[in-house]
Amino acid sequence: MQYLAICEDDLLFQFMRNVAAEQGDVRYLVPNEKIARRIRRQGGKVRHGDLNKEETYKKLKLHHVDQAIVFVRDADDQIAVCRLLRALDKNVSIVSLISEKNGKKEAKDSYDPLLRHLQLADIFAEFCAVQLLDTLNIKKVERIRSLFGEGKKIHILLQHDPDPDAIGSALALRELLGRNRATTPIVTFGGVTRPENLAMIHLLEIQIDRITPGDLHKDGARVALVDVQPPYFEQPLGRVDLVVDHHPKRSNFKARFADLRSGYGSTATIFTEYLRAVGMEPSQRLATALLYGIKTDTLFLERGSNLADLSAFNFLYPIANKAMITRIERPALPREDLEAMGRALSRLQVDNGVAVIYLGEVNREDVLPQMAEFCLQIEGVDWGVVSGLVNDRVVISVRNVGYVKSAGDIMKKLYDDIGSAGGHRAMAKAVVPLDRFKERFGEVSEKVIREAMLPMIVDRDQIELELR
Ligand SMILES: [Mn+2]
Repeated sequence: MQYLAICEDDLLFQFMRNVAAEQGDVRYLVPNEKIARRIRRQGGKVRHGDLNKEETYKKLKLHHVDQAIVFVRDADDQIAVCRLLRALDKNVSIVSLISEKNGKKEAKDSYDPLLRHLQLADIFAEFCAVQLLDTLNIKKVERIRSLFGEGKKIHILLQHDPDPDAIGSALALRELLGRNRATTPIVTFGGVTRPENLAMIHLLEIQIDRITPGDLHKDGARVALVDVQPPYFEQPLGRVDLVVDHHPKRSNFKARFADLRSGYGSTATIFTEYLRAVGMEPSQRLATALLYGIKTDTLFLERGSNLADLSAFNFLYPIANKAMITRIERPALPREDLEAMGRALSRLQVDNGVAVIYLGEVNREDVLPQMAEFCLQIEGVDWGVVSGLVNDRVVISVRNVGYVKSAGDIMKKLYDDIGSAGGHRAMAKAVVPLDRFKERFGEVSEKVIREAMLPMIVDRDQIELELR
């Protein structure tokens, strides 16, 4: 590739010297000898001459040039140079770098498919913003490393029911500090409960230790919090060395170092930026954990995610083990629950688009929403209402196809005063102690649940239709 860069000073040269040099040969054309000397001193190939005169370009053998880049500050001169180039060579492609000020006049130009206008602000945002962010992140990593001396143990403390974002972030912190499982254990006052999260720590071989608040500082251990802030805990934590989190700041707390970025969709995004900034390529295991953390916290980049999450996702994706994530997301169902689902399906009745299923006792609560979700794939079904008995609690899970309102409202009205209920338009859940459910409805069965819910669902849809 042969480039011709037309500019008034060496600014463009400074920008292009590394980028373009790898891809081709760049020659510079500047208006005077002084600037030409400056560029030549730094190793650039350069000519000088009046940028508005035809003769200047005639010496340049324009037919060898693939791409001309024009950066002249005065808007009229910029346009004049582009026109002159086009007049001298029909085939040269031209990139015109414009600032906000001279951007408007160009709109009047007649259409030229080989002429492109690039806003300087956009270029800066695209290339330089990443660089600036890296510089910022490098500083943070240096600070984090300086917080912890060699000898002391570090407890990386997570929330009570650690989620993939927290777990992935904890692994990354350990990696950044060059530490191991023994000197830097991941701890919680609670435990991992969700089947997917259990699958994650099992498949990625991640150990999370349960400790008591009293043991947090045992033997002078240091404390680092990721994906959570000190006010989350009921008891004061004492000295906290580090907090990295993406949740909004809850209330004031003290920590030696805090990096809170509430605009981010996940804490794993922040740690991915740290790793990238200091040039650490994550292992497949770490990349998988971080990617899964971003994915779950942002609902696959849909909820509260921004450009930072997307670019962290892009960075991790080629390294992560995608097949393993699929396995984590589909934890094996217990055989008895599967059989209960099979029996329920075989006697399924659909009434006004509503499928109601009672599974009886189930081992795992998550089979209920999964089943409700599955109901929506049955022909003619708009609502899936799936219930089961989990440890003396009646759990009801509802899904609908979305254009109807509002699963959450109906569940609240029916069950909130005897248990807890709520949700959104398209998904909702109720949990009611068995004895209270029996007090109200007599028994737990498909019939009882159908009779309670069907009129409200049908009624709702009716109101919706009338409003439309
Ligand atoms: Mn999170």
